Amino acid sequence: MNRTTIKDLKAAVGQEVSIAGWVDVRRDHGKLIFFDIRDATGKVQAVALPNHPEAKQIAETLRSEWVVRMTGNVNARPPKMVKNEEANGGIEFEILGIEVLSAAKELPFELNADINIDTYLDNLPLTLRAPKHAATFKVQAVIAREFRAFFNSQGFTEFQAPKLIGDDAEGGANSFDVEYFKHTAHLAQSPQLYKQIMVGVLERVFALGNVYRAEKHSTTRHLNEYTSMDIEMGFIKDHHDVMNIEGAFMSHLMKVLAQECAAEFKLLGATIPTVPEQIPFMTLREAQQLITKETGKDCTNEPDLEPEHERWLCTYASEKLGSDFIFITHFPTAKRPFYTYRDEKDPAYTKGFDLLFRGVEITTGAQRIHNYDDLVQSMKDKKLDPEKFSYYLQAFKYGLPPHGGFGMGLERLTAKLLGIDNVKEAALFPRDINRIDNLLSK
Ligand code: AMO
Repeated sequence: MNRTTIKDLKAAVGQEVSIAGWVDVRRDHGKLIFFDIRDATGKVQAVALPNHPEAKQIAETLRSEWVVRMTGNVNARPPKMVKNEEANGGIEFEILGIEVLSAAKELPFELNADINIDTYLDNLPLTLRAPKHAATFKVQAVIAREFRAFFNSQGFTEFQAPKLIGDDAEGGANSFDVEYFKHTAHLAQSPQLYKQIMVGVLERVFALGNVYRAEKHSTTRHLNEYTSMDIEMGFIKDHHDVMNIEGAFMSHLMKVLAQECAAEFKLLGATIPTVPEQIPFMTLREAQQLITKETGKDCTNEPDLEPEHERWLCTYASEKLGSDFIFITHFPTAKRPFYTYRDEKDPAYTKGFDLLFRGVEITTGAQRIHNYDDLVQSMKDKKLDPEKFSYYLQAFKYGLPPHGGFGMGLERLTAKLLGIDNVKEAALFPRDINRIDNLLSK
């Protein structure tokens, strides 16, 4: 008999079918044994009855996480027993036969138990199976798929950015060294320089891949390996072209999530944000003046936003501007990377932006310097050696159009969308300063 997936059982009432999956929970009630059987598509209640003694005997041996194939009748539940809040609350699976495909050892804790983050991380091969975690990564897969779908539909071409980098490209302190034959190479912190080079080749490009940051601190928003969704586009007027396409992507994404992932959002108690036609934007200085005026705490001389300011601005945007998203533009040139375009009207500030969402920065983007001489000068201003970047600089030497792009952390976006407090729970196998799967030291 062919396998029927659990989500399709509702359509099979009155039929004998075969299902396969895991024992989620077992409940013994006198002569009856009830199970919740789980597969990737959902759960169903199954019951072993004394009038099928062979199946009942095997049922008595089953425990959580045993993998089974079961044949049985799909019965409608009597009206009194219907559980409307469950997808399969109107049916019950009457077990006729059981085949054990894999026995499981006793679990260290119940799959749906409330556990602390360390226990969660120590046991990921098991804890990821809990429906709320599985749901998180289903939503994450849809985000990644729609990032590709949207930018493909806008004439962008996907490329694979290298992860091994010869010179510490962005000049930051956060780079991991790796032994590379007789040399020291680095793990890529972002595909930044390659996506700019690729504008010279394909005009509009995107990349989705892992990047590495040697952040030495452990916070709820930092990972040492994360997934960066990057775009870069040529022939822009200014950074607003980049912000506009990011806004259009967000609208598209929320529509698809509403259509496809409503059940996952419900399970996680999360709401899908609305994206206004035009995401509001303000300059850093405007934002700081606003914060200072409204909170009485002067932050107008600070070069960047503190986490508390990001949270304040998001609350403000949501309550006063009707948007869960807000762009902050014009960060100081001194605080932005060398490739960021300076505003002609005020070169101390850049045509760069951050996108804030539900209290956290999820994106950095900008127009870039495209003129070779300006770029070399900008490197020198930042005490970087242009010689080290001669490879990348070829793209500019031989003609690159005005361009810009952004980078967005997939895990941060997932966490904020789903109301997950710690970004480590929005990364499948998070690496942090203390852990690569196992704790690095006890
Ligand atoms: P930036 O360094 O701001 O910009 O990173 C862009 C986005 O990546 C995410 N992110 C992180 N997520 C988890 N853990 C981390 N340690 C971490 N660091 C960054 C955030 C952030 O907004 N080259 C530029 C992008 C560009 O200008 O196109 C860059 O990498 O969501």
